[in-house]
Amino acid sequence: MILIDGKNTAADIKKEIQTEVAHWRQQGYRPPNLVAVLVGNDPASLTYVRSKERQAKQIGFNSSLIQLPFETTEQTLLNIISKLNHDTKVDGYIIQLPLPSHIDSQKVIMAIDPHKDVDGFHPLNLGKMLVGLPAFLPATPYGIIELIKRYDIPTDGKDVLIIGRSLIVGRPLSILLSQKRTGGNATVTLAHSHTKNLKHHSLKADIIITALGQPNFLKADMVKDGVVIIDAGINELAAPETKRGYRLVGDVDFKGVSLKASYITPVPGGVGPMTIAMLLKNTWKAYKLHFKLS
Ligand code: BQF
Repeated sequence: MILIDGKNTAADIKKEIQTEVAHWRQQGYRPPNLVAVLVGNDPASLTYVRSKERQAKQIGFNSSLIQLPFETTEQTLLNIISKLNHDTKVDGYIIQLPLPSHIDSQKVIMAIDPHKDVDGFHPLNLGKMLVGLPAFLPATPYGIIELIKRYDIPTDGKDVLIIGRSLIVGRPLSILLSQKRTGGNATVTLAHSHTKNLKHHSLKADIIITALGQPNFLKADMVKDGVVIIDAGINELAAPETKRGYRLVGDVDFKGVSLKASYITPVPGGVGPMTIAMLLKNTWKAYKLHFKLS
């Protein structure tokens, strides 16, 4: 069994970006600038945005957090988005999800300038991805594709099972893995809550990607020997003894499944760190497009 080290791979990617940033800084260009907007103070969301800001700064970006109260109206948020769209010093920004239920997320996402949409959630970017045009890819699918590439895991002609059809992970990933290109060409099954006899599908799969948000969902008796496991689940399990009060677990019963897998990602330290690295990569791409750099 080979453990797929997302933390190390993410560190490699960040180093690559950092080197490029340093190069263009020496030519007199300003640093790339990533802004994060958080509405409310959900502890996990706050941890995520702070981590994004800290890692952006580590590689030489400017980064700041706009924190708004939970009661912020949709219109106020749309006004802030309009400012960010017009601010030539902002290369990319993210609206941290989930938003409070009194705000329409889809409407907010549609207001983001697609050129600054470094989360890749705007329908224009998703549409470009669908037709195979260059676009900002959603960070988690992008990170998973990058892990598979960097570990030389073949996808061509493989049976891939994705469990979970979210707009942020499962659905875009199903498109990327089935595209006619290197790193694609897989036969993709997209399973979800209405799928009948999941075990029938999972026992046939060469690669299984879980993105459903259920701790210990995928068990050893559901997979075949030699399977590749990518666990994109990030679940907070209450753990009063820890500093934060919770610990992260994936969707896979790692103990059992790792005994049968040829490759497997851990949680934490698998897909999660890659998500951040690819957000930074998207911001770097937005910056280069802005300044027309190669
Ligand atoms: C790790 C996220 C659910 C809902 C909203 C590293 C992250 C997580 C785990 C992280 C996530 C999950 C993020 C690990 C960002 C990924 O070591 O395993 C990093 O910061 N993530 C988010 O911004 O919003 C979410 C999951």
